[in-house]
Amino acid sequence: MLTTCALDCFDGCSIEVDENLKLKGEKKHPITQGFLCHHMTNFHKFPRIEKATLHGKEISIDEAIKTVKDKLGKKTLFYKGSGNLGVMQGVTKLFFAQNGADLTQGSLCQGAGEAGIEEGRGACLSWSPKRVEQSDVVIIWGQNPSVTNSHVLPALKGKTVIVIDPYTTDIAKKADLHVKVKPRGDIYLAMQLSRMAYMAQMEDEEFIENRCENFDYFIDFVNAKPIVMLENRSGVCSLDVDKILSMIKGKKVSFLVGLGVQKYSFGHSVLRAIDSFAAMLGLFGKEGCGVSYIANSAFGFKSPFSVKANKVVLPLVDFGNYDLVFIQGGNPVTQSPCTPKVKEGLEKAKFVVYFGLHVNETSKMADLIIPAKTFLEKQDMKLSYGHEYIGFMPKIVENDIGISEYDLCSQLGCELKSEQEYIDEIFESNSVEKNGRYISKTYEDIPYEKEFYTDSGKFEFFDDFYDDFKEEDLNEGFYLLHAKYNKSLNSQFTTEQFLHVPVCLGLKDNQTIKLTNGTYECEYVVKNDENLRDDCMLLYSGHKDANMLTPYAKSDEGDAAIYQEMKCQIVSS
Ligand SMILES: Nc1nc2c(c(=O)[nH]1)N[C@H]1C(S)=C(S)[C@@H](COP(=O)(O)OP(=O)(O)OC[C@H]3O[C@@H](n4cnc5c(=O)[nH]c(N)nc54)[C@H](O)[C@@H]3O)O[C@H]1N2
Ligand SMILES: Nc1nc2c(c(=O)[nH]1)N[C@H]1C(S)=C(S)[C@@H](COP(=O)(O)OP(=O)(O)OC[C@H]3O[C@@H](n4cnc5c(=O)[nH]c(N)nc54)[C@H](O)[C@@H]3O)O[C@H]1N2
Ligand code: SF4
Ligand SMILES: [Mo]
Repeated sequence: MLTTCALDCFDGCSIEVDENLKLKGEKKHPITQGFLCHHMTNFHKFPRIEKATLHGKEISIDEAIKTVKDKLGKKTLFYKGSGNLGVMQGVTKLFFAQNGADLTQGSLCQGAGEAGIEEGRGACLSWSPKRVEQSDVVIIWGQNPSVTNSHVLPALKGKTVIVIDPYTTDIAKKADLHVKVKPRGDIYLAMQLSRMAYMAQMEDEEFIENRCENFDYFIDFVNAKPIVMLENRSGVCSLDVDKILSMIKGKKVSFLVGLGVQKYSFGHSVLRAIDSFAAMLGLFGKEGCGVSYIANSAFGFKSPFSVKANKVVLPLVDFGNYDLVFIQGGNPVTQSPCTPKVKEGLEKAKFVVYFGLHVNETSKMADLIIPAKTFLEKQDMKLSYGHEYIGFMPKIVENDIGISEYDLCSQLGCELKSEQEYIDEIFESNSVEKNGRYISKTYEDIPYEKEFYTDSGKFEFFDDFYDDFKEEDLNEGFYLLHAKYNKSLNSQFTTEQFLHVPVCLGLKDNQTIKLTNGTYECEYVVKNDENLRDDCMLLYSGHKDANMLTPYAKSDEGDAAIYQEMKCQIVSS
C-alpha cells in the first residue's frame, strides 16, 4: 500500500508499505524517486509510548480522556508541535477552541522569513525540485539540503552550485563556490549583490517595469549603503560578490533558502532582501527561476480546523499561567526557546498533558501521558511545504495502542464530521490531477508566473529595515548556530549531544565548558569541528540543552522564535 511520510520535512515522501510493514520509497514518485531517509527506514526501531499514565501509574485511554475533561479549568492552553504534519492533526483545535482554551499563533520555525516573503510576494509558495532541475545555477543560502531536503539533491546534478553558509556543510564542500558568510550577515550580502548587480547593469528592466513596485526606492536605499559597511557586516569581500554575479549573469537561477538566514529579530527583512535581489534580476515566474523557502503548504486549501480563539505568541508562551496545559505532538522543553522559562512554566502549571509518540523531556514533566497513534495507524492527508504533490495517508495498521487525534477529539465530546468528509473537503478545495497525480491547483503554472499575491498584484521591493546589533556586539563572544541533524527530526529519533566548537579554541573533545548568554549559564560537552568559523559554535536541534541559552523573544514580524539573536561567552573551560 502507498502512504506518505508525516514528518516535518520538505520532501513529503511517498512510501510503499509491504505486508511486513517495511517502508520503502515509491520508485515512480517524481520527488521520492525510490528512497527514504534514516527516520523512515528505521521508523519501527524507535520505542514508542504504549500506555497512558497518570503520575507514572498506568491507566486506560478512557480514564485518560475522563481526566482531561475533569481538568478542563478556567485557563487551558492547547499547544501543538509539528511532530506530525498531517492535516487531520488540527482537528483537536475544534475541541479546545469550543472549550475556551488559548491556542497559539506564530512559529518556532519558518515564521519570520515567511512574513518577509508575504510582504514582497503576497504568498509563500514552494519551489519544487522538479523546477530546480530546469535551472543552470543553484544558490543554496542558509539551507543544508544534504540533511534537511535530500530529495532536491538529484536536481543539482550538472548545475553550478553556490553555497552561502557560515558552516562548511557537505554540500558546501562539493560546491563551485562557498561563501562563508558571517552569521546575521545575509541581509548585507543581499544588498551588496543588488548594488553591484546594478552597477553591472544586470537588472531586468522589463520585469521591473511590468511586474514590480518600489524598485527606485529599493535601489536608492541600497546604493546609499557604504560598500565597506556592507562588507564588514556580511564578512564577504567585493571580489566574492563579483564572482557570484559573474556565475549567475544571464543564467536561470534557483535559490534554496533555509532557516539559517532568518533566526534573528529582523528575519523577515532578510528574506525580503534576498527576494528583492532575485526580483531585480527578473528571477521569478520563469522556467528554472525561483526562490524556494519553507512554503505555506495549505495555501489555497480550505481549512476546516481554523477556529476563533484567544491566541498567545508561540515562542513567548508562559505555561505557568494555566490550570491545564495540553501538549500535542511537540517537545517544548527542548524545542521552544529559553528552556529555563519553559521548565519553570511547566512546573508552575497546575496540570500538564503530553499527547505524543515518544518519551522525551516534555513527557517527563507531564502529569498525564496519552500515547498517540503513528501515521500508519490513522487516516490523514499531507500537503508538503517543499513541492506541490498531495500525499494520501490511509489507515494501514489496526491495533490497540494509543489513540488518534480524531478519536481523542471525538471522545472528549466534540461533534465531528467523519474523517473522510474533512479530508475530502480539504482535498476538493484546491486539488487537480496532473500526469496521474494530484497536486495543489496553485501549482498548475510556474509560481508567480501570472501574478504576485500582493494587493497590487506586483512584487514589492523593500526599502528599509532595522538591525539592533551594534558594531561592538559583532566582535564579542560567539554566535551560537542552530542546525538540523541527519539522524534526528528535531528531538525525534537519534539526537546528537555535543556543542561543536572551532578548533582555534584548543579545547579537547569531550571536555565540558560553560557558556553564558548574559542571563543563563549552561554546561556542554564539546566536539571540535573544523567546519565552523572561528567566531561560531553550533548545536543541533534535538540536543537536550539546545535552547538553554536561546532568548525569550520573538521576531519583529511573524511572531517567530529567534534562536540566533544573542551571542554567547565562555564562562569556564
Ligand atoms: N534530518 C532532518 N531533516 C529535517 C529536520 C531535522 O531535524 N532533521 N527538520 C525539518 C524542519 S522542522 C525544518 S524547519 C527544515 C529546516 O531546514 P534547513 O533550513 O536546511 O535547516 P537548518 O539546519 O536549520 O539551517 C540550515 C543552514 O543554515 C546555516 N546558518 C545558520 N546561521 C546562518 C546565517 O546567519 N546565515 C546563513 N546564510 N546560514 C546560516 C546553518 O549552518 C545550516 O547549514 O528541515 C527539516 N528537515
Ligand atoms: N535550538 C533549536 N530549537 C529549535 C530548532 C532548532 O533548530 N534549534 N528548530 C525549530 C523548528 S524548525 C521546529 S519545526 C521545532 C520543532 O519542535 P517540535 O514540534 O516540538 O518537534 P519535535 O521535537 O520533533 O517533537 C515532536 C513530537 O511529536 C510527537 N509525535 C510524532 N508523531 C505524532 C503524532 O502522530 N501524533 C502526536 N500526538 N504526536 C506525535 C513525537 O513523539 C515528539 O514528541 O523546533 C524548533 N526548535
Ligand atoms: S523525513 Fe523527509 S526525507 Fe525522510 S522520509 Fe520523511 S519526507 Fe522523506
Ligand atoms: Mo521547522
